[in-house]
Amino acid sequence: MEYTSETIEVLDDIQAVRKRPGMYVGNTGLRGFHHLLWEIVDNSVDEALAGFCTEIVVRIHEDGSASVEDNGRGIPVEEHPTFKRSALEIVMTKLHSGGKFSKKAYKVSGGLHGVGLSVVNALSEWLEVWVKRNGKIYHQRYERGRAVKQLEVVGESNETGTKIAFKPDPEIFEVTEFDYDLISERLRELAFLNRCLKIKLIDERKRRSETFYSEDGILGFLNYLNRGKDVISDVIYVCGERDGIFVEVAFQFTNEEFERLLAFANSIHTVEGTHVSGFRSGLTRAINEYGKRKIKKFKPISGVDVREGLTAVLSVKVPDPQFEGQTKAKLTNTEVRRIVDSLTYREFLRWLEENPNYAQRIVEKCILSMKAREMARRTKEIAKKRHLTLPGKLADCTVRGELFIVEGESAGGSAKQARDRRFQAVLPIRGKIINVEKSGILRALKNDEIKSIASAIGGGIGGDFDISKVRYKRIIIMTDADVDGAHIRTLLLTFFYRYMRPLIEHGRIYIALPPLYRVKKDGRIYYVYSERELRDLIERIGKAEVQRFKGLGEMNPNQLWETTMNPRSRKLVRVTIEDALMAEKMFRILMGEDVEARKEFIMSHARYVRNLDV
Ligand code: 0RA
Repeated sequence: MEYTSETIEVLDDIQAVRKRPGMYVGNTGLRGFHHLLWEIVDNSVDEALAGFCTEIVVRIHEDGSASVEDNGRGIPVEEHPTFKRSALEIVMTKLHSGGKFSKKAYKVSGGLHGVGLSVVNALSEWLEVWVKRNGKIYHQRYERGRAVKQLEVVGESNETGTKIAFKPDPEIFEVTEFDYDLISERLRELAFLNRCLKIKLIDERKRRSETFYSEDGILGFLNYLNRGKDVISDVIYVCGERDGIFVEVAFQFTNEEFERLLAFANSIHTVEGTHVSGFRSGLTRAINEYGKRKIKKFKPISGVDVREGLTAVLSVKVPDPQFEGQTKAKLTNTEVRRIVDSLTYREFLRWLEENPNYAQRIVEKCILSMKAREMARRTKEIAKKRHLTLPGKLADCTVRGELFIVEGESAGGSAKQARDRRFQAVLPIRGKIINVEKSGILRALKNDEIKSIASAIGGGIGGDFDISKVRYKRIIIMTDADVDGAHIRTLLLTFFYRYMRPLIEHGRIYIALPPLYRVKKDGRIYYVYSERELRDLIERIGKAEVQRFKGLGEMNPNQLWETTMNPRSRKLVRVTIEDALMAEKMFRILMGEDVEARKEFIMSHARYVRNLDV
């Protein structure tokens, strides 16, 4: 090979990239490794955005390489007038050369990954490219960024397109394998964001494949995200263009606790930015304007309350996107905020006027969110002043020990008598603390109960939760072994999971297991904790007198102490994060289903918890 000044410059580019890969692809782990693939896919998506490509096929090969094939125009192979080499080779070897070709050709293009194919090439052990163009098939191979062969014609074709195969260099990356799920998720996203673009994923390692295609675009995306959710409105879809900025947003209100907003700028996932703040402010303004017009004595609703339970997919296409932040996940173009805001405001307000029934439900939801938040705030305040306001029902202990949260006043009374008051505290809660009409844990658990639980535990709740301030080593949930008991346990676990999660993560929440049966035989008493244990016992000792405990309240303080509270003889289950997650899932189901399905679920959960230890 002849070394001209250009060749040397190219080598410098390649060396620069290989020396500091992190600067170009973020890191040399999983993220950077997949970044190479995103870069190539983005190029094909840009070609689709420009209107020349309808299909992309991504393959993961058995040898650790991947390939991306599209049916676009094909990367130009004509000789570049100043560099005296093919445009393809320049794109593949010169830093930032891609932009020179693509800026004019595309109206919008991804600005995040846009580091160029030369970076992928420099960080690949090898890269091969096939271009179908001008009736021919061209091919070239590179190794660690350098062409090892001239561009040559290897066949004929009347189609057009580009195929790039590459193997990330194991000298550079700590990771050597492509992650199917990661790729599948991103390609699904891209297919939703670019309607009518067909994207196929083929994993030759596992003989697995998926095709992503959506005619509905982000509307399909939204329906996909909200599948199985309890929605309270139709999907609202808004789109428009101003000053070359294209805005598309689909959203829907649900009974969920949280906001789920997915925002994209030029198909790049962004967590925040001017498009997000524009959408949020347009949304809030529209609701408040509607409320002011239609509702007597309407009090303004804040943004967070509007957004509780909101699912939204927002996509903007900006000609010259500016990104900021460590992972470049924030869009900063200022003009975008105004455009998204006014479009959202105008169209959503119109939609509310045209759909008064949905509008009513949405506004009601917002007001409920506001009340629940207000209540949580008050609870937090009370929890802060905990030393002054320990709940009246709490029978506290003298050293930092255990808190029993007991279902029902009568069992609470027994537990108070039975406990070792030096290290065991008892907090009775009402058996019927549930309000199933209202969704959301804060609304389901009655105000007073949350307040007393939070103030007894003492670490605050939610984001401010501070485990070092918790007043007990163990918190033990003690409920009856029946449907109501299981229901209450589910609610409590959901509450802890959402508002005091560190307690679960540190293994400080437990479930007490009261016995199910009392068995009497020849003057001896056995406590039995499960059906199987009962069978085994009867087999061993023969016919006996069996008494079933219906509730904790049936036990006298001595029995309660011996069977359920005494650390030497009781059974406890430590709640894991998985248990709590399961309870939380259960809780979501409980809030939506009919009564029979509800009971069914609770009972299976009750069995689940018991199976852990018994
Ligand atoms: C620059 C100009 C033209 C096409 C492309 C780039 C192009 C790049 C990639 C990368 C992957 N697939 C691609 N497909 C096309 C168009 C030149 C012309 O025909 O006028």
